[in-house]
Amino acid sequence: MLLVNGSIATMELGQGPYGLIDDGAIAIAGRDILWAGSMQDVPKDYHGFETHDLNGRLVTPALIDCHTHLVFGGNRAAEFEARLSGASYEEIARAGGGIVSTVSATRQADEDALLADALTRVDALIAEGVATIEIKSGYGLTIEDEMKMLRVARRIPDHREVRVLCTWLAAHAVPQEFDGDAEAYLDRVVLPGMDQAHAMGLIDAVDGFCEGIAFSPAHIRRVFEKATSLGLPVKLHAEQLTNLGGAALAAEFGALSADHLEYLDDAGVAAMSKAGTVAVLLPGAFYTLRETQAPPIDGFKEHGVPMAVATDCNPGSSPLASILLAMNMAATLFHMTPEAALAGTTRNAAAALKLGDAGTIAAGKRADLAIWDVRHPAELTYRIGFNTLSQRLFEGVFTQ
Ligand code: DI6
Ligand code: FE
Repeated sequence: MLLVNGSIATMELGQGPYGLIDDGAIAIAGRDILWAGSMQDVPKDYHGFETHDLNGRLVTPALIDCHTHLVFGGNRAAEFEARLSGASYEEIARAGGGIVSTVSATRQADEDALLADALTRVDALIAEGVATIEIKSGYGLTIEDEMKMLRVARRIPDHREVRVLCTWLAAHAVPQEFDGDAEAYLDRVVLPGMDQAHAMGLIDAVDGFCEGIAFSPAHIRRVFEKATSLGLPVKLHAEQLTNLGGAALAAEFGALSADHLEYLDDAGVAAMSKAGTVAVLLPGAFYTLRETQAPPIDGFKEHGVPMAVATDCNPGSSPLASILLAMNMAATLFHMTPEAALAGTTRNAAAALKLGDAGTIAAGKRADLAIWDVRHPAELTYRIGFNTLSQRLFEGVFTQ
């Protein structure tokens, strides 16, 4: 197939703003992109291809949501109300609400119910041109319930045209039955569960929540040592509410990403830069928690730390299933440019998931593409609550 007469934001590095090709074409064979370039340069070999006229519309790589917790039971509207009456996120967590309340609802739900609920959020993302979603465990907190969440996540591609990557986040909270004994929880659930889930093929990466209300850097080190021994890449929720040096610890283990990062200091930025760790920015959580300290965007730019943007879709701190709104918030709340926001949901999101085959439009990449009813890529980030997606290709096939 040959897509013709499009404005193509390839998002390839070093090819000018957005890697933009004004009057472009994309040749696709099977699942993959064969070639992308200007209309006048289309190789003769492709002239016989079935053509599809874009009529000047914008094409981007399909979007990638590289940080979500979108498999969970119940919701936290009551907690939302409590926060509006003055309770803080941390107070609610310490009083047994927050993450722990979602754990009860998730343990009670069966796989089919969790799947049906998750698909409503997956559908919202797909409708905005998303083709790859990372999904974390972390609301089961027993070996069996964590594996249940990941089995549900692994089943999503049987029902929708989307790629899912699964992350082991058993180190998300210490469940009530462990009465605050994080070490015992690591020994009996997080570490042996990682072995089992890995053996079942349920894990693509390992994450943790490094925070006063969750796990200390010493705890996370144990999680990362285990992941490393299994050959699994790591990432970390770090410096979201306080600065514990989590991002530097993640960088020490060559982490794919450190995520949130509102309280990151200069040393943390430098450590991430040296390790090539992606900064995953989550403006939905910043907004929901009415955070006032933004992550050090200028520091990331200065030190060449790649920045990704994701929804953090979860029932508590970011009940957000719109990647376009996450991009808009990244611009308005974090002062990221529209180009950086789009790189954050394409090229850099792919890097945060270690995907070599997605995130830009170039020969050899998967033909996962989003076609938009706009002329310029800045329009994607600029609009609030407008979805201008026209069509989506998943593995070279129109799905929308
Ligand atoms: N940080 C977050 O923003 C989510 N998890 C985490 O470690 C919030 C999870 C929740 O509140 O349910
Ligand atoms: Fe998160």
